[in-house]
Amino acid sequence: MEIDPIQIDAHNASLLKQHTRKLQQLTRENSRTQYVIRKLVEFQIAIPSWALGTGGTRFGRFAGGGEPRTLEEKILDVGLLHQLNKSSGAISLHIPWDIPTHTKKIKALAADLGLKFDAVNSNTFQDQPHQKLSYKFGSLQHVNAKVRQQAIDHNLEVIKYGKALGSNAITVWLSDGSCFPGQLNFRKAFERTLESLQAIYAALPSQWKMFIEYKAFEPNFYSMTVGDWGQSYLYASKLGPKAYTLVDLGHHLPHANIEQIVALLLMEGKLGGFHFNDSKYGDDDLTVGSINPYQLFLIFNELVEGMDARHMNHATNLGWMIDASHNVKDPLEDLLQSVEAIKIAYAQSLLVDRRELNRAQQANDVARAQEILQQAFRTDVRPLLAEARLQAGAALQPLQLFRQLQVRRQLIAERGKNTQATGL
Ligand SMILES: [Mn+2]
Repeated sequence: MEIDPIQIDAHNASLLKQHTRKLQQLTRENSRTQYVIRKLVEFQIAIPSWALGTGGTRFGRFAGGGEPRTLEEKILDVGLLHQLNKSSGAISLHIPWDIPTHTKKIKALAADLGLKFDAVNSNTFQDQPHQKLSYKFGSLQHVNAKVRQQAIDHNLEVIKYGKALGSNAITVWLSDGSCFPGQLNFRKAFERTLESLQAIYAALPSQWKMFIEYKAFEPNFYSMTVGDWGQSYLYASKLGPKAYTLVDLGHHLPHANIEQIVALLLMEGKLGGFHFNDSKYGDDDLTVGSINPYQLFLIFNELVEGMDARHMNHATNLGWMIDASHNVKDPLEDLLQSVEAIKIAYAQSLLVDRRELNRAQQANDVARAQEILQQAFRTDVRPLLAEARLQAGAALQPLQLFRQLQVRRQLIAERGKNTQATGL
């Protein structure tokens, strides 16, 4: 289904007076609002193809109905989100969960909805039906060269699909590692993994990037072969200029200072992209900003500072992707909330008075520095997000309109109650 633009206009008209009042008040108090609105209009976040169905845990899965049954339906769902917020103009595909068999058709459908293809994701963390060799003891790190070659070939296939769709990056996340001391020779596992990554890197089309995603633990619980940003940075540095580190917010040990990691990777020109989510305990993959919005703001504060220092384009120089999926919310409502949270943190970080902050830092005025950051964090920037949406032709209140139009009910009517998205 698609939303009739007339319905968006009617929704906006009904809220316009209230919106204008809030926006005017914020604009009176802040001189930077026009700049922030312009930046917000440009800023797009990619939706992962695996987040459009209800996620599960290893204990169970509780589907909500009307879930997309095919890749086409997943793209249509991202199209719906993009109609509502004009901030979700990209999709990140996971292969083999979503194999774009008819690439031309898929590409045309996405283009019709104003969507691009962000990084494609390979999967060597589970065995697929009819797969010859098992990844039980790793993929790119495996002691058997034939298993490594199978995993390399899979990555080359993912690049081929990505190329056909107009993507320009591949994200490699490996579950490789060990569960018990003695199982693995760390150095040899690193060397084998690097060699395998080099074979994939050699096949990257020009202008492509390779994102090396790290994770501290799970599914391996003693060692992960790409376990932290240092290890990812090592691989990326040894591979070459097209290789970058990808930061997934949920892939750190508890209390890690992610904003500092981000600042240093940016300094080295090795930050490639982001997987947004939120967590309380581990890799919880909860809605972005639902648990710790201040941390998200602090991360964006470093991102904006670091990107500006390197004259980078906020919207296009890094890959911005959501990687979240869970059990209890409507996936589309959840994604609307995640995109909103990301843009709130981004807008707040654009409001930080950098000159004043620098002055406070130079003077060792710690209290003042904290005040400057928290002044921005405590600003309600939602009218700026709403205005950016209004200017882009989206809804002033996407979630409210999603519910008013009973989008989920329509999707259930179209697709049925007991559908299951591929890969879940
Ligand atoms: Mn991720």
